[in-house]
Amino acid sequence: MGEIKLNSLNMDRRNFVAAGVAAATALGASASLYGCDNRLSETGGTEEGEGASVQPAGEWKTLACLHGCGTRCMNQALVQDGVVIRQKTDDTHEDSIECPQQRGCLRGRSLVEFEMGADRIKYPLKRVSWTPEDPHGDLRGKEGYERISWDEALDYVADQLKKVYTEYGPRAVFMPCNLSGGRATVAPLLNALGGYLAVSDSISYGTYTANTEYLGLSYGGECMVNDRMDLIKNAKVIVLSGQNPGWGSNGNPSYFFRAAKDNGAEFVYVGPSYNVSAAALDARWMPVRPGTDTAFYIGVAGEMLRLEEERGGILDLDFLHRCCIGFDEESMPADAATTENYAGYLKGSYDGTPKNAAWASAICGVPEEDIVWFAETMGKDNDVVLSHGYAAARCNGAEDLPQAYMAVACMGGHIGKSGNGLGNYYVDRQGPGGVQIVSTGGDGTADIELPELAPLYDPNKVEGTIEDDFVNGLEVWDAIINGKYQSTGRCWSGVFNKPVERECDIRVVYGGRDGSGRSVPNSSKMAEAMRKLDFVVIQQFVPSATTPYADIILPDLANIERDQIVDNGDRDREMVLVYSKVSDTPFEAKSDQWINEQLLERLGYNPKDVYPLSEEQQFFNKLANSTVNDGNENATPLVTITEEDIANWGVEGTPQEGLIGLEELRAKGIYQVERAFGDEYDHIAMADFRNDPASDPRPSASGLFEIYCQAKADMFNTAAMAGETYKPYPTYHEVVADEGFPLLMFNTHYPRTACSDFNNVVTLREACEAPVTISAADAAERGIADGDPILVSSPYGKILRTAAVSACIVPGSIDVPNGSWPELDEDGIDRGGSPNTLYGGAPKGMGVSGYNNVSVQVEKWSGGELVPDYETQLIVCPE
Ligand SMILES: Nc1nc2c(c(=O)[nH]1)N[C@H]1C(S)=C(S)[C@@H](COP(=O)(O)OP(=O)(O)OC[C@H]3O[C@@H](n4cnc5c(=O)[nH]c(N)nc54)[C@H](O)[C@@H]3O)O[C@H]1N2
Ligand SMILES: Nc1nc2c(c(=O)[nH]1)N[C@H]1C(S)=C(S)[C@@H](COP(=O)(O)OP(=O)(O)OC[C@H]3O[C@@H](n4cnc5c(=O)[nH]c(N)nc54)[C@H](O)[C@@H]3O)O[C@H]1N2
Ligand SMILES: [Mo]
Repeated sequence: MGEIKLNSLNMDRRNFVAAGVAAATALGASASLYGCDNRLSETGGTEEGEGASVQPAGEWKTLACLHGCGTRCMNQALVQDGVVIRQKTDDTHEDSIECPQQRGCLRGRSLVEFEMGADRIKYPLKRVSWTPEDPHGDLRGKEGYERISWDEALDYVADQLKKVYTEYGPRAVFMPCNLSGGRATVAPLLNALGGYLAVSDSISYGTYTANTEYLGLSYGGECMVNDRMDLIKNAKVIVLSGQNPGWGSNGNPSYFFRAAKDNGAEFVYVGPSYNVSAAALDARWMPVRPGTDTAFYIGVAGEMLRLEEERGGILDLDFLHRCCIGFDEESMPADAATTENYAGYLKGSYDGTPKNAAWASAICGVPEEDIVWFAETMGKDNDVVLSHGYAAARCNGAEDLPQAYMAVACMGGHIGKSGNGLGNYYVDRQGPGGVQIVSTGGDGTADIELPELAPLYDPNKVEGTIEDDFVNGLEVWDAIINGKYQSTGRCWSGVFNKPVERECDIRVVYGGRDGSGRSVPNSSKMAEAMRKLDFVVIQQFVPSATTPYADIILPDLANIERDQIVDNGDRDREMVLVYSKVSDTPFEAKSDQWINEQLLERLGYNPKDVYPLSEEQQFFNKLANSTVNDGNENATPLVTITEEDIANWGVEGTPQEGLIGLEELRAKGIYQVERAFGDEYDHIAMADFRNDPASDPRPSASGLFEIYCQAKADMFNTAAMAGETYKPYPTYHEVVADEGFPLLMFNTHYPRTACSDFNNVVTLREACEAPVTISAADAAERGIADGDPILVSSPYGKILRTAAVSACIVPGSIDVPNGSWPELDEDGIDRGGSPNTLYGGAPKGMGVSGYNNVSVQVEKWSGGELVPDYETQLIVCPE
């Protein structure tokens, strides 16, 4: 018998439904089981007369939807006796541009299936042949699980943690998730025990993590761009550079762009595919090859300079000379090490090559006349918003892209003015521009002084220090296998040090909120790495791609089983959502805090020293501390709290007067401020800076935008991981394709998933097929027709998918959707189609993950029909 393929469990759909029904029957008698219940419910509680729509009795609750898409929407569930019988989205008010509904997407509509479906992890689990004495690590990913009690599970985990910390120290404990422990599930526990080895991976922001503050930019922040009302009303030209809000940000960002279009704005799309957003906004397409945007924008700058010199009216010389340094001789910093400036580079003064449309076109593939048109359009007299996603920055060789894009915005002076702007219009916040209007409060923990805890290990016996010491995303699995990695620091803190090789002896993987099995590169090495370890524990409510490699699985609460308020930075500035748990969990799931407290206790710690407040108190504090500002820096408490509320909740607090009652807000699930054009919340980013740079300096050394940035060059030249060199001004860095792999793969974030989440939802698997998009020319050359099975290969792995042949993708590139999980067959071919099976190698440049210009080859697959994704589902919980 071959390996048991946990991750390609061939369940046909009849079996899947049967499994759901069996689970419902088994539990239905004793406990509420929402989501798995697919019986038809009797309708009842009709309030209106005959013929009126029938509304079953029950309570509408706002469901937590907290996933990697970065948008936060309103999904409501009608709950009858603990069972969800219907879902809907935001209907708390009429929809308008001033006060848009927070409508959920197809994933939001599948929340109950996602969190309460057949794959839910219901009990603590142990891998069948695992024992504390012999882990049988070679069977990780190959065998199934059995149910154990919480006491057994917690004792096992505590014993393993004690052993690894005392014998090997914290550097033997690894959280491979590329969000570096930023996710709060497990980090508080491991930090208390003495720390753990974490990952530094640029993920979403690519090269924007590497230099933006030095340049005067800030990424992911709230103040780079104007308020959405200004975008809608005043922008005349909107550049979407490597963005796809129609898929990546299903909610209001797309709605606002659409409103801008209806108001007369014209759109331009820069990217290798004419995606749904470009199509919906009827954008003019600049078809760049993946990873060549730096050349495109340098070429645009060269043409802007040429046009300025030939006929004038293009460059905003006042802005360039007052608010920027390094564009030309006149604006060079006094202490510059060379006389080289950007204008000189554009003219070819230093290397003999003028950076004009012909130069750029040969590299990026955009026709010369389009580059010239784009340069003209960027002229100072047009109102231009230069919006960008981070897709183009998630490329090898894209280190200088943020500076090249910034330079174009500075040359046209499109910063600090109404109808203009430079920055990201979504990804982390769906209504950016300006500080929060509605602010979520702190949970009160920060106000409590916590004692310094003694680590679980003896620092005199084992190496313990983990300072600025992180495993690069490309080396996650290699670090386990080879016992070494290069560390440059933590990119998310802006630390890019000289690479040093560090040794490590990783023994334990602790995965909380862990999607690393599909989200970090080199994933074809994951199984080998996982099988080498002493112990693997995963804390999760549904499986991720990493889960089948665990020895012990600790089931935590699903999002919809918890009361929560959406945090700042995660959402729109104009509203806050308050999520209510649907009911108590019908399973043995526990909160992450409860799990961590139990483990702390077993390891001899007082849980109160880590978690001084109950979860209920923290939730109450967040609500009590939330505020609404009036646009003039005066904040009012969001909620009114009475003595009675405090008594009902059983928490500590003081009554207060706010804008909405505590229980009213919880029942409604949303508080939203209605906007008006020209209201007090209007915000023109960097208007003060433009007016008087010294009064509101940028975060760079000079306080200005640095088109010549010594700090950037110094940092890059120190941290470069493969010996690359960089200039203070932006230059193009060529990326050479691997021989025999001439196509460039990029990964659009796809509707089926939100990062790792939802890929295992059968309904979404069926609704969103996730094919590989290939150009008609490349397909014809390879004898591939639309719908054919294709094999995509790279030096690191192979995936099987069907082809979507398209005229809307640049020849020479393919789009493998981001989100799928690897499902390796006997031959090591990934039938799940995960792009990280194809992406590997050692880190280069600033060590950012270059997911979007990966060298691959495509051929027609003659090994038979592919099994549709919806016929498989990963299930680890045996009952
Ligand atoms: N449905 C869904 N939504 C999501 C996510 C998800 O997984 N699913 N993930 C969320 C997360 S974590 C993030 S970071 C964002 C990402 O959202 P975005 O930053 O918008 O990125 P992508 O979807 O990767 O790519 C958008 C477009 O960029 C273009 N592109 C690809 N490579 C290049 C290039 O080299 N240059 C240029 N100019 N364009 C390029 C392609 O045309 C692609 O359609 O989406 C978020 N939203
Ligand atoms: N090839 C390639 N790789 C990529 C990308 C790409 O475009 N191409 N995109 C990159 C980007 S932009 C990003 S942001 C990363 C995302 O990286 P991922 O690791 O995929 O991020 P998430 O989906 O946020 O992962 C969260 C995991 O935590 C689990 N989880 C969710 N809520 C909870 C909870 O409350 N408790 C617990 N215990 N677990 C929970 C989810 O089930 C999921 O498995 O992927 C990156 N990887
Ligand atoms: Mo991301």
